[in-house]
Amino acid sequence: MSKYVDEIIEKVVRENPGETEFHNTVKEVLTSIAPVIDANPKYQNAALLERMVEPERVVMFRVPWVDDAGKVHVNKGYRVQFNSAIGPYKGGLRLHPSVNLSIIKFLGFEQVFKNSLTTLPIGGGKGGSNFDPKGKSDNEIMRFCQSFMTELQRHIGQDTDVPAGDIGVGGREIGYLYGQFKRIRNAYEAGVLTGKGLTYGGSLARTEATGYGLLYFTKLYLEDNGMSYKDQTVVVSGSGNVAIYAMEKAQEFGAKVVACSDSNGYVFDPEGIDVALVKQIKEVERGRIKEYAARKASATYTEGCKGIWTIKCDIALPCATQQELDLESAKALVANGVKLVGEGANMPSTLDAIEYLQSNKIMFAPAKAANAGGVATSALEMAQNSMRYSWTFEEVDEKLKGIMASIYNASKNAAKEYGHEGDLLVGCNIAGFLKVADAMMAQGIV
Ligand code: NDP
Ligand code: 2IT
Repeated sequence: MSKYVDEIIEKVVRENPGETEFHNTVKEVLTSIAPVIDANPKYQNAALLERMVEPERVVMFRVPWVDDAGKVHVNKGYRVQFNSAIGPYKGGLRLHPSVNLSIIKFLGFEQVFKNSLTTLPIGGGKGGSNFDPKGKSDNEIMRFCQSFMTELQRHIGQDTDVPAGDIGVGGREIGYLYGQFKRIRNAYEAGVLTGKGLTYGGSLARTEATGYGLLYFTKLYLEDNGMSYKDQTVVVSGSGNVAIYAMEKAQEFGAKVVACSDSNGYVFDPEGIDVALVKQIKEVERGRIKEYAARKASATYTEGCKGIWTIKCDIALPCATQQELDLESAKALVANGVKLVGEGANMPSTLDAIEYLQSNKIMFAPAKAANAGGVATSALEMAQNSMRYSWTFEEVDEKLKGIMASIYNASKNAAKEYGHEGDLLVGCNIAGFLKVADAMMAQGIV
């Protein structure tokens, strides 16, 4: 591998101590693009990788808020504006107690290449807070979001930086965030956030887009290898936005989804998961997935998340969180005859799990390609906001399908061109990298 790539990986580990998630994503991307770096000395001369691994700007701030009992809390707020070479920073906001700078930087770095793959003009960024939305009232969520936006608003804008949802941030939170933004700025700049409600500038199909996009991508991948979703057994981790719409589309494609999970445990339902019931429990009641087994006789609940990967399946779709599918899980999946692993979450598989899956010739659909449908549809929401117009569900869905096909083809072709035929991970990293690299080279040393 290129000496330059090795040096940059070492530098990132040395200069960002303790940021293991960030180290992992940098290692994954830079290792993949080594053949391109070797073939193009101009990148090294322009210190391109040094610039790419350093965020353009990191904003960290205090988020004070008052709970319903009058107690004052203080959380940490983050926005990492990673790269704006091809468009305004774009990426979600995550609210979860595990959030720290390493996690936001890993997500921001991934987002740069993912957004490049979408073919749309969006740069990469990510943000969030270590605030825990679980068990909070609507009013507490609103006060937190208002406090968060009171600081964030000075750093974002529809041509500057456009946040959206991620773990713990859905339609309710985007509504509160947008209300506060609009109030402070005294302007209706709908394009400043995506994932908005349909009554105030949201796009049809954005809610479904990440899960649906994952299914469009993996369907193409299966078909390219003479297979389909019909009658396949599917396991999906998570039961949030991405998982729910992945399950819905998998069933529409004729698959049987037998399991899903939340951060406490998983449910196994050999009759097939009732997605409407999952929506009721997780989206309406904001309850625990354990409830599913209490309400459906054919289902069983198991405490703990990892065991979900020991369930026999043809297709595994990790859609919960980072590093949830480790080497041991990968071994269990392979032993049970898995054919494809498709990443709906960001970086759900550990590096050794990916290596194991690929060395066992399991089809592997990497996150930044396979889950790009969400942010791609966010960019379509921005386009509609700019036009002050909206497309029908079918129009957005068709564009999403086209984008997922183009990401699949770009990843496949780049892998082939650089001597890694069939490896979509290397392919998507190279394809995503090239557009950002060319834009940065054209724009000089900035
Ligand atoms: P949600 O908050 O809607 O759902 C997250 C789901 O994952 C919940 O079921 C949650 O369980 C579970 N989960 C969260 N953290 C953990 C954890 N530490 N261990 C086990 N399970 C956990 O988030 P999304 O569905 O939006 O996001 C899921 C993943 O997809 C994330 O990796 C996100 O970055 C990625 N993603 C999201 C996109 C989007 O458009 N929303 C786009 C592309 C990627 P519980 O209910 O117990 O919290
Ligand atoms: O990880 C992701 O791509 C997202 N959470 C969606 C980001 C967005 O801006 O829609």
